[in-house]
Formats: sequence, C-alpha cells, structure tokens
Amino acid sequence: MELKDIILEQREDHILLVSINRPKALNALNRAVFDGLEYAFGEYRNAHPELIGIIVSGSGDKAFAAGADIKEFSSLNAEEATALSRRGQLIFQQIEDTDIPVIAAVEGFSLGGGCELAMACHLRIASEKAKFGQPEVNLGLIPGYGGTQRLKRLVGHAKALELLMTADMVGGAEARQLGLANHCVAPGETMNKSIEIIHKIATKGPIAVANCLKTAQIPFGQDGYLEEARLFGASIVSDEAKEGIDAFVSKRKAAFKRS
Ligand code: DAK
Repeated sequence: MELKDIILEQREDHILLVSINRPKALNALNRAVFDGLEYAFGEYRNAHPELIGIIVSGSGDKAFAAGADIKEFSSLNAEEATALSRRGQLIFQQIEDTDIPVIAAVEGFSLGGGCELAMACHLRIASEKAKFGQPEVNLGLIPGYGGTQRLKRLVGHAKALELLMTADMVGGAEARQLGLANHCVAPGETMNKSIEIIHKIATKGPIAVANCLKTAQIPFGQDGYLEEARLFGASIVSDEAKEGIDAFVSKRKAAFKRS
C-alpha cells in the first residue's frame, strides 16, 4: 500500500516504528494519517507475526501530533463528522487491541486527537518538553476519538473533567505524576526509552503478555475478573507456562518461543 503522511519502518530487532510525517502541520491527524494507522495496525501487523512491539511517534521534535486536522473539519456536516469520529474511534480501538506492546514516544505537543492517539497506545513515554492536553473546547468541540473515556481511565474522573473543561496543557513531568505518562525523560530520549521497554517485555512469555493486554483493557464495570480467570486457566496448561515454570524450578533463564 502506498502511504502518505506516515512512515513505517521495521527495525532489525522487529520493532515497528510508525511515524506521523507532517512536521509542518505539527503532525495533525488528517485522513491520510488515519489510513496509514489503519494499515499499520491491521494489514501490516497481521502480515508480520515477528514484530515484538510498535512505537508511534511524530516527525521532528516539535510535536507528537497537535490534534485532528482542524482545517479538514471546516467542510464537514454533522453526518460526516459523526462518521469521521466513529472511524477514528475504531482505528484507535484497533491500536489498543494490539497483542504486542504499543508505545507512544511523545516529543512536543500531544493535543486533542494527538493526546487521544497517545492514550490509545498501551504506554506513553513523555519528553520533559512534551505538552499534553484536550483543547477541543477552545474550538467549541468535544474530543471525538475516545478522549473523554481514556483520559478518565488514566488520570481519574475529577482531573479528567478539569483538563477537558479548562483545555489546560500539562508538561511531561506533570503527565508522569498524573499517570498520563509512564515515564518522563530528557528531550530526544523518548525513542530509546520506548525501545528499552519493548526489549524487556520481549523476554517475557508472549502469550502471557498478550493476555495481560487483553484483560487489562476491559473497562471497569464489565466482567474483567471472569476473563482473567478464563485466561489464567488456559495459561496454566500452556507450553509457555510449562517452559516458564520449568525454567524457574531448574534455575535457568526461560526461553519462550515467539511465532
Ligand atoms: N490542525 C491543522 N493544522 C495545525 C494544527 C491542527 N490541529 N495544529 C497546528 N497546525 C498547523 C498550524 O496551522 C500551522 O500551519 P501554517 O499556518 O504554518 O500553515 C503549523 O501547524 C504550525 O503551527 P503554529 O504556527 O500554530 O505553531 P505554534 O508553535 O505557534 O503553536 C500550537 C503550536 C500547538 C499551540 C498551535 O498550533 C495550536 O494551538 N494548534 C491547535 C491545537 C489544537 O487545538 N488541537 C486540537 C485540535 S481539535 C471529532 C473528531 C476528533 C476531534 C473532535 C471531534 N469528531 C469527528 C466529532 C478532535 C479534535 C481535535 O483534535
């Protein structure tokens, strides 16, 4: 597939780098970027079982993504906007449902749809110069790509409401304190930290990791406990657990198989 405004690169260690490539527009999310994300997390991922993790970033050091492309909005009617919002939600859900770790390496602005994209990733590594926020109310809009739900899950109800209603931005260190970012690192270091975390996760049982991702994403109020028990039951008799438990008992390092 020919991609526009997004670059995919598979590294030798089988980490896929997904880079939004519109630095002049602060990597704002236009249709071409959504097409690229849909392809990366769908067709490309399915065709590459060797992948151990995916890192999403923005080109340049100024922005991860400064939001949905506001200039594309002006021509939309209500029906088209609803369809656009639904498509974005589904693509972000596809990112969240990925069975290997997906990390957002956030340098610079991560605003509106850009913050929603970062929140759809499993982990977020923020630069000290990162700026997170949901400024949609400045435009008379609300977040349309799952932001009202995921922000609440990460920072709690009261802080999420404050950020949504005031449009305040928070820096990397505060995002880390709030639980919005997992780590806050020096500018330019988000990619290295993301790679380090993926390498660490790649030494663990891949099915167990996939099952952690699956159960932990089940929203509160749905039966995550039931699914956890079901997957725990399935894992205890798996070859992967046999290897992990045998390695522990034999005092050796586990050698998990990857597909
Ligand atoms: N969209 C399009 N272009 C953008 C952009 C964006 N979100 N953000 C920045 N740009 C463009 C600027 O227009 C400018 O382009 P030129 O004028 O050079 O052609 C270029 O990027 C550089 O931006 P600035 O000159 O403004 O750079 P500064 O450093 O001065 O300011 C800034 C950086 C991030 C503070 C500023 O650019 C800014 O405030 N940007 C807008 C941030 C924002 O409001 N983001 C939220 C967008 S709304 C929905 C679906 C989704 C959503 C809602 C509903 N439905 C379908 C219902 C989500 C909405 C959003 O994400």
